[in-house]
Amino acid sequence: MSNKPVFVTQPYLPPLEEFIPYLEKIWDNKILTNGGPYHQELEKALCEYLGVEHIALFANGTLALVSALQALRVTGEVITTPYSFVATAHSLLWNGIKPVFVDIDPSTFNLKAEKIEAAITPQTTAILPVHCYGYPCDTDRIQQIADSYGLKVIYDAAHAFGVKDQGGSILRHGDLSILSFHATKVFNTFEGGAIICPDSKTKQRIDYLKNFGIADETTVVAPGINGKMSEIHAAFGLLQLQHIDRVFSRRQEIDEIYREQLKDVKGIHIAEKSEEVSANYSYFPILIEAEYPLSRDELYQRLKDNNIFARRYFYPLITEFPMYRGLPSSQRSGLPVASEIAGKVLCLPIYPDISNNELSRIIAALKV
Ligand code: T4K
Repeated sequence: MSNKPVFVTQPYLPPLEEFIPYLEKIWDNKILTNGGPYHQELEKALCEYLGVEHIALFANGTLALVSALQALRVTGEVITTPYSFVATAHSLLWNGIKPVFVDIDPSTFNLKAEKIEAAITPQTTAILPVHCYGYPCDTDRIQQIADSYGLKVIYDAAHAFGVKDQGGSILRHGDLSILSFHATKVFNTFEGGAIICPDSKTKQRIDYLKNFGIADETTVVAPGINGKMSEIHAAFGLLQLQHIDRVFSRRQEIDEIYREQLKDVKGIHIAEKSEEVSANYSYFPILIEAEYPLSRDELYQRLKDNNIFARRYFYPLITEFPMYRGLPSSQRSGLPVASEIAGKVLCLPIYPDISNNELSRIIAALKV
């Protein structure tokens, strides 16, 4: 069996020749950026595909997050999760906002709604939950709390492209949701991101913000940033959308293979699938419990020795990094669940081009 390296993910790339006609069109019309034809076409296509009303494309998910907070004029303190990629909390610091970290629910890896209220202070203006691994947050309960206290809700839905709950797209919840189209995501435009917004007025404000705050040739309405997606990225997104169903169905197949093959392995815990959710299979997290013969880090190393590069998303917790660890809400005593899970988690490789032989190699290495 081949011992080729297997990474936690690998971007899906359509056949190169299918991309050439898009490039030819860009070379012909010479529109490279600033809301050109492919940019407009991708916004429309994504609204249709995702079942949302308005979307504003960005150069990446982090700029989308930073701009979403600006768009809603969020200030003061924001309640968020320690169990995410650092960009979630960094977007707050970039806006001069103080993050307040709240523990997570062990079954969803997401903010535990019941713990949010106790963290609210007079300075709290918003909640920034993450649909971690594409698993939906407790959106009903979060909205109830936000309504009671007059807070905004911005979902970091970087992992949640295409996820649906019983009412439709998961992206319809809250005031805004942000997506990432980074190379490591289920739908990628090399780099890219977006904000999903509920109305055209908010979209217009966001469109100004991502273009330096420019409203027209002589009017600047806000200290905006350059967050625009280029034509080449947008064109690639249009091509990717044509392949997305195949991407999802292969991801689902891999998820099923792992679940079947690992269900009887003692000490490996797999999060349960919810019948109410149409998933995107973006990650395959497992928890390494005490009954497993190796510690999580020993297993991580064993896989590495076999050229299998699983990742410990999200270890360390955001609250462990120097710019956050001094905050009162960063103390481990207040985050027992997140701390425990960060010590047990391992995300296994999952991506459309992984072969069944590679999956067998991973499964064999997990069966110690
Ligand atoms: N919010 C959340 C919850 C997020 O997870 C993220 C990003 C964001 C916000 C911010 O969105 P962006 O601004 O990124 O759009 C990766 C990604 O860089 C990051 O986008 C992602 N989350 C995070 C969870 O994972 P690393 O440091 O693990 O990436 P890296 O380079 O180690 O890549 C992982 C593996 O993927 C590599 O071992 C090989 C493979 N890979 C990666 C790249 C970049 C490829 O095969 N090709 C590639 O081009 O952070």
